Amino acid sequence: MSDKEKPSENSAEPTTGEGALLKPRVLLVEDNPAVRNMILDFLGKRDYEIFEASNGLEGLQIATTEKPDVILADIIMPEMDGLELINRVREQPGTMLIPIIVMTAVNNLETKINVFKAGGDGLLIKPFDLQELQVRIERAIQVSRNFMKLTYVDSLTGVYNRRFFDDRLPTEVNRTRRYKQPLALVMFDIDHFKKFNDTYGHRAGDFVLSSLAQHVKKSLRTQDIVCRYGGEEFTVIMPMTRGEDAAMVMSRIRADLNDRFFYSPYDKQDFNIRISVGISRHPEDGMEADAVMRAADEALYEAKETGRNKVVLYNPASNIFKDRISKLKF
Ligand code: GH3
Ligand code: MG
Ligand code: MG
Ligand code: MG
Repeated sequence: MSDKEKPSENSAEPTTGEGALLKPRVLLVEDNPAVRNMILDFLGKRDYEIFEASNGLEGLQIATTEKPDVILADIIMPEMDGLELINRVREQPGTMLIPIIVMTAVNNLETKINVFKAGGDGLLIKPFDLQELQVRIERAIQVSRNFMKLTYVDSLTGVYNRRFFDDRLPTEVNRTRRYKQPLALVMFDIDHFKKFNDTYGHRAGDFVLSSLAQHVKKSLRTQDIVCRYGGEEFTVIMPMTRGEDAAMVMSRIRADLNDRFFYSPYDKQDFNIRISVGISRHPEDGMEADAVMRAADEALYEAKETGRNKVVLYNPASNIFKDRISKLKF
């Protein structure tokens, strides 16, 4: 990633590094090519990732798969008009909270009422000043990102939560597949953490969980997506990364943790923890998110079973789940 692509410190993104996705994502739905091109031309000079659609139906499809930060929609369009588009976007859980700014030449009370009743968040009457469009977009993006933070960030650790991970992994896998790029998925788990809690108490446990999450996040690149998968288990989605490179980075982090101490002001004490890490690769270990996840999980189990405090790259030949299932006795 070049410096130019790196998010600025005061970027609209309030959470953790989302890297390649940090650019605000704007979906423009407009059937008139002249209007579309004018807006595209204007937005193209700003730091947005732009998606375009020439009717509501196409717009709905893109909104569903890409989940943009904001939608700009015309009203009168073939296939599906702007009001119907708003209705449909508001119906789906995955898109229902995306701000929608409507642009129309129809300047009457009925239209205004219909737009806001359907769930539009703003209305611009054509012809409008592009500067006004710009501030509307910026405001909508702020709202959208604040909402993202509440929904998708784990309150204890400050990294992304499970909901975000479940939403984002398939998107990232599909995205890297489209670009024929590799993706690495990391899953790591604190070693003997129950014993840690039993020894030092849950408050100290919470402290190290949060310290570890922040430490790992800081040690990685901005495009790596760190998530708390649950309890003391974390995942990292590493787009455009080969498994071997992910293993190198995670090995460095793991080794460093062996002699790293997190000082807790509350406990007035230094704490040291170890992690086990499993890593899988797309496309080698799975074409779909589920398969990639299962492989990372399996690699993590192997790391645990073969001594902990280590990094294991998924090996399809190891069959560790099959072995475990055959050993299970009830
Ligand atoms: P292993 O090396 O096999 O992973 O052993 P472990 O003890 O870490 O694994 P186990 O699954 O037995 O225990 C996980 C522990 O993580 C149990 C639970 O108390 C602790 N834990 C999970 N979530 C939190 C949390 O939010 N705060 C604290 N303090 N502890 C947590
Ligand atoms: Mg139109
Ligand atoms: Mg553990
Ligand atoms: Mg665990």
